[in-house]
Amino acid sequence: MGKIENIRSQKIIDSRGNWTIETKVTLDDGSVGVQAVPSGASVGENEAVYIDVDKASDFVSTSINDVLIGKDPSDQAMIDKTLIEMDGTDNKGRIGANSILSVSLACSRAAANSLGLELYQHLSVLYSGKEKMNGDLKFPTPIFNVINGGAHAKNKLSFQEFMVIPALNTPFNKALEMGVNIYKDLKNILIQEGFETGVGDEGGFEPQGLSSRTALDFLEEAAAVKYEPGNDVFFGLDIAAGSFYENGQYCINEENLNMSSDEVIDYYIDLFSGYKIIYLEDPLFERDEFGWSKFYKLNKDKYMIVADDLVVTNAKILERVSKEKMANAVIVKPNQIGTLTETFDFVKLAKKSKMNIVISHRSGDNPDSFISDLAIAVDADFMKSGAPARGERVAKYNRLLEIFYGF
Ligand code: 2PG
Ligand code: MG
Repeated sequence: MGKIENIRSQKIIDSRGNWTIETKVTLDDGSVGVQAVPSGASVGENEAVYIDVDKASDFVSTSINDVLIGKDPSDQAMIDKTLIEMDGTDNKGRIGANSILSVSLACSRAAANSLGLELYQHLSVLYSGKEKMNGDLKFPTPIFNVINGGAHAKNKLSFQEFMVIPALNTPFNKALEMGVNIYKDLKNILIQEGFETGVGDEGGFEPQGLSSRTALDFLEEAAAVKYEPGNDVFFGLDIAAGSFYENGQYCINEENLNMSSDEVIDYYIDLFSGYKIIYLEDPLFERDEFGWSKFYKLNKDKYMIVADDLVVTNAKILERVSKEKMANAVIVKPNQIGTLTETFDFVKLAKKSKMNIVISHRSGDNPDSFISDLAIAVDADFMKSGAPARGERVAKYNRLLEIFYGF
């Protein structure tokens, strides 16, 4: 195993045309690991904090480089502990979660290369603590976001993501084919009905003039062209309720509705009962924990109730959420917490709490596919990477396909 010889970072642009950082870790045996980091638009209040991109990239190339030179990049726990201690804050706001994450992940890539392993094999060893990855690979069920709203689109839809979910036993290549077919059939239907087919931040269509109900109707119609909703394929939403919560009210502007927590729960129960929906992410604002508990109690047997902004890949927060019974599934986004080790700790705790694991991209992303290897390494149940369109989205699905075919 080579030792760290040099760490360098530069600015690159992401899928929204915003600047982000990319970090290269070079080892003294010539192995390298390159890692760019994504960023969100609907950001949870307790997420680890990014700092200015210029400062972050400078920090990586100077202070972090100085501290990690000569260190073993395969000792992930030591690398991450060093980075956390260098920062010294609770939210990584001093040296930045962007600086820290890019180095943490780039080290794991460099180590995998030095060991001659696929990234997912190395990640699996780190995650499990076993000497070697063994057993069959488990592929996550892909979740395709085909209609964009909320903070990811310029239309008036309050809900952020309308998603298609292949049945759980679908082989990964068939599941991907399903996403592609439904995406194309949806496009045809929207055109026939006179709607625009421009796409939002995650590659899903962002037509003007839809309500959540009409969006769900179109989704179902598109899926029914080649498949049987409720049997081959199901639906899910990232409601991202924090983005339409104002002054104690849930404001569904496209229907002129301002609702209390109790009212919005009734509204959801009525709206969603007519569709083959199995997945609801962030149905309530993260500080409305009373609403979360109530919603969970009423719907836990019917839906996967998925916590994203509520838990932000943070094991400490998850402990409370799990104890108070608010969700039965969690989103995992390494950049919400900032290091690989803490991401693993979170996944372990979520599994111990019997929660489904959904590995996720961010709405501002890049053609990196780290999360695909991560999903394989931790045996994730699902992976969410937007539509089967746009380079930064398909890079992640295509990486899984590469692993699936042993390419
Ligand atoms: C989400 C994500 C990804 P963002 O809310 O789940 O889909 O969006 O990256 O904007 O937080
Ligand atoms: Mg979300």
